[in-house]
Amino acid sequence: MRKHYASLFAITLLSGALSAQNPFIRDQFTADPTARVFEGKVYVYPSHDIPSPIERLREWFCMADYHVFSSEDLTEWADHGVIISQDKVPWVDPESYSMWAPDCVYRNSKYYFYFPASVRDTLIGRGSMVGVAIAERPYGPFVPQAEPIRGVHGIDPCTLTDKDGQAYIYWAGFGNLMGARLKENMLELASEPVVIRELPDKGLKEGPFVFEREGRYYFTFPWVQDSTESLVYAMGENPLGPFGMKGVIMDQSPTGCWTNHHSIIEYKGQWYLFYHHNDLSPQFDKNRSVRVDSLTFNPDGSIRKVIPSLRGVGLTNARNEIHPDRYSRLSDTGAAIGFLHPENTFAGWKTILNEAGAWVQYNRVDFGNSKPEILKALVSSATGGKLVVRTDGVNGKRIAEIAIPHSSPPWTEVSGALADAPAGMHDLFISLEGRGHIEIDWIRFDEAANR
Ligand code: FUB
Repeated sequence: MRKHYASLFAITLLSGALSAQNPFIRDQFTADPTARVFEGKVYVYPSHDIPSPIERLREWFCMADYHVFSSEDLTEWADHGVIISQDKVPWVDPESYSMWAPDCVYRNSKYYFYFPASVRDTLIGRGSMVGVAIAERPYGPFVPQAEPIRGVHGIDPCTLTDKDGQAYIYWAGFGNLMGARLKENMLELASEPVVIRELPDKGLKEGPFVFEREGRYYFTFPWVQDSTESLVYAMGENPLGPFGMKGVIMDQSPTGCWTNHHSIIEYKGQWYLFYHHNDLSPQFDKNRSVRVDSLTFNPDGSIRKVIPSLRGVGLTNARNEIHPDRYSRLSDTGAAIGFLHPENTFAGWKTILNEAGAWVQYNRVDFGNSKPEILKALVSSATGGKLVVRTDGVNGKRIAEIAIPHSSPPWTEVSGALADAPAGMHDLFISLEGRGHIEIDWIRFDEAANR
C-alpha cells in the first residue's frame, strides 16, 4: 500500500484494489456503501465494520467511525481516512459503536454528511437518531452539528434533491421506511415525517435509497422476504410517493450474508450498483465488504436484475497482476477459489485448478497498443502440470502454455514466451491441460526484456 499526502489530508492509495474487482476495499471491513459523484469523481461513504472490542457487540454490528474513499476510474481507490468518529460528536454515545449506514449530499457550496448513531442524552431522544456534519470538500474536514435532526428517529438516512431544488430525507424507523422534506439549511425537517406506504407489510425493510431518472422516482431498499435481504424497488411520480412495487434489483445472497445495503449512481454514462457482501469474513456476516457492479435499465425504465460478480467493473491492465480468483466464470468441476492465508483473509485469494480441463475465465483485460512477449505467473503445484492461456473463450486463440514445475509452497514465479499475444481488450481463458493440481495467485503479461 502506498501512502501519499495531499495538502492537510492523509490519503492512502489502495493498491490491493487496483483492478476494480470485488470487494474493492481490501484493507478493512466496509459496509452500506453510499456512492455519490462529487467534483468529477466517485466518492463512497460506507459504514466501517470492526471486530467488536466490547463483549456486548461481539456477535453484532460494531462501528466507531467513518472513512471516505474516492476514485476517478473505479479502479484505483484512495482512502481519505477517518472523517467522523463516535467520540467527536457531541450528541453521540461515545461507547455505542453504532455509526451505521450514512449518506452525503452537496448543497449551497457545502457537503452535508448524514449519519445515524445512538444518542447519549435522553433529553434529545432515545435510541438511534440522525445527525449532520458539514464540510467544504467531499472528504472533509467535517464538522458535526451539536444535536441530531429533530424528528428523525431511526437509521439509514438517504437524501434526494429534486429538480426544483427541494431536498428530501428518507430513513428506516420503527419498522417503516420514512420520508420528509428538508429545509433549505439541510439541517431541519420542513414537513412532518410520513410513512412510505404501498411497500410490503411483512419482512424487515431498511436502507432506503431514492433517485430520479427520466422523470421517474425510484424508491429502492433492502427487504427480508424470508431469511436474508434482497434489494428491491418501487417507482413513483413524486419523491414521497405514492410508489408501486416493481421488482428485484439483486437476489438474496447465496452464502447467507444477512444484510445487503446499496446505492445507485450514474457516472460517465454508465449506471452502477454499490452494495456489500461478507467476502473477507465468510464466518461472520457483520464484518462486510463493499462491492460494485454495473446496472442497466429496460426501455420502460424498469431495472434489470444485477447478478453479483467478483470481477466487478472496469478494465484490468494486462501488465498488472491479474488475479483470476476474481473470475468472470469458473468451470463446473475441478476449479475452486480459496484464501491464500485463511487466518488472514486480507491477504487475498488463489485459484485452484485440479482436474484436466478445469478453467477460469477473466474478462476485460487491456493489452494496450503493443503486444507483450512473455507471461509471468505466481503459482504453486504439488504435482506439476501445464497451464494454458487463451484469449476469448475455450476455442479462442492459444497465446501461452507454461510448464508448471512440481513445487510446494512458498510460491514460485514462472514465465513463458507468448505465441502472438494480442493488443487491445480481451477476455482471458486459463485452463489446466492434462492432469495435475495447480494453484494460481496471479498472472501478468510483460516484455521479454523484463523476464
Ligand atoms: O450496517 C448496519 C446496518 O446493517 C445498516 O444500517 C443496515 O442497512 C444493514 O446494512
